Amino acid sequence: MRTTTARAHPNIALVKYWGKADEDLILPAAGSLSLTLDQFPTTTTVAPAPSAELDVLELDGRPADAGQTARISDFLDHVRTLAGRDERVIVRSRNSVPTGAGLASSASGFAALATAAAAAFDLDLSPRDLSRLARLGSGSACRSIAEGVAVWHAGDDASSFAEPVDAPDMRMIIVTVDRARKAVSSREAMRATAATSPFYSGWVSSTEDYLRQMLVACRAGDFTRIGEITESHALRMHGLIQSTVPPIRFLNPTSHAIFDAVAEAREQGIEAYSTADAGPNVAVIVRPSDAGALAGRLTAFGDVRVVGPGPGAHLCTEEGAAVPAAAVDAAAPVAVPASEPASEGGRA
Ligand code: 2P0
Repeated sequence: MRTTTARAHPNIALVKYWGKADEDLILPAAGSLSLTLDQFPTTTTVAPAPSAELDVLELDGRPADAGQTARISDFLDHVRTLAGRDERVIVRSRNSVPTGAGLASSASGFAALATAAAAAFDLDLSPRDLSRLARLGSGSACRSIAEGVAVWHAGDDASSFAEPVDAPDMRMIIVTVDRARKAVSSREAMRATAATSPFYSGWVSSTEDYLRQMLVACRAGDFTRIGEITESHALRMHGLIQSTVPPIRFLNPTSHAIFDAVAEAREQGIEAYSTADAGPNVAVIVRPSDAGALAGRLTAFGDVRVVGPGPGAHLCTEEGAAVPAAAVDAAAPVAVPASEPASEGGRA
């Protein structure tokens, strides 16, 4: 074993994942497509702890609670099984995503952890197998293994992974209207939706249909069609979620006001389209040349960040996140510059 550090970025889905075909293997009911971002990274170090009886998890410099540690430890069991080893580890994770606020912190978190842990346990996984591994931590994490626009295939354990898709260059304006942890997790909420919404089967079939259209639009470089599908699919997802019994609502009045402002900008010639995940924050896709002007208009609604397509999960240097000397074995950290993806192929 060795000490390794990896970095991954969140992704925002343009065709959403909401519902599982298999809860244990985290197989989605339908495929999805996302943009991995170039900001809000999670950086995670995995260090051997040969004498420890339990895994230790530290999040942003503080010990994690029992629930968080159990989820990470369950995930690490998958890595240990793959590696045929049983050592416990120390995991130190630094997160620049507003945790729990619908900006997909579990995606960057498990993508970084999968990448660091696989290397720490000397597993040499292909990008496809790394994506499958990350999926076992959190479904959307499999998409953050890939750079830029990525499609996550529905399927069985072997065939459900994410991979890059060729797509036109675009920017995303993230409007953060609320940084609070959401009241209900995506995992619980999507389970409740699947169990109670009368619209769920229509959602699954129409998502597959939209994904096919989205892949055609991406390959054609058709920004307008990408945007139309993105906004329509987001609104369908929130309609579906609101049809859960009892109802769940993630969007608030400010979220709706941003959708309206973007529609108004569109009428005035700035082509842009809104989406939102399991929280009130809104992400707006826009052509690079329009990003600055639109971002200026959206500052009225919250903190605004313009992001672009980012790298897939990759090994990196530790950058000062010290690991206690007693927990480190003799092996040196893997020294791969943060800017150079270590395990990713180019975009298709
Ligand atoms: C997505 N979301 O496609 C959708 C849109 C939230 C709204 O994927 O249970 O945290 O760990 O597989 O990945 C959030 O779901 O759920 C999510 P699990 P995850 O980005």
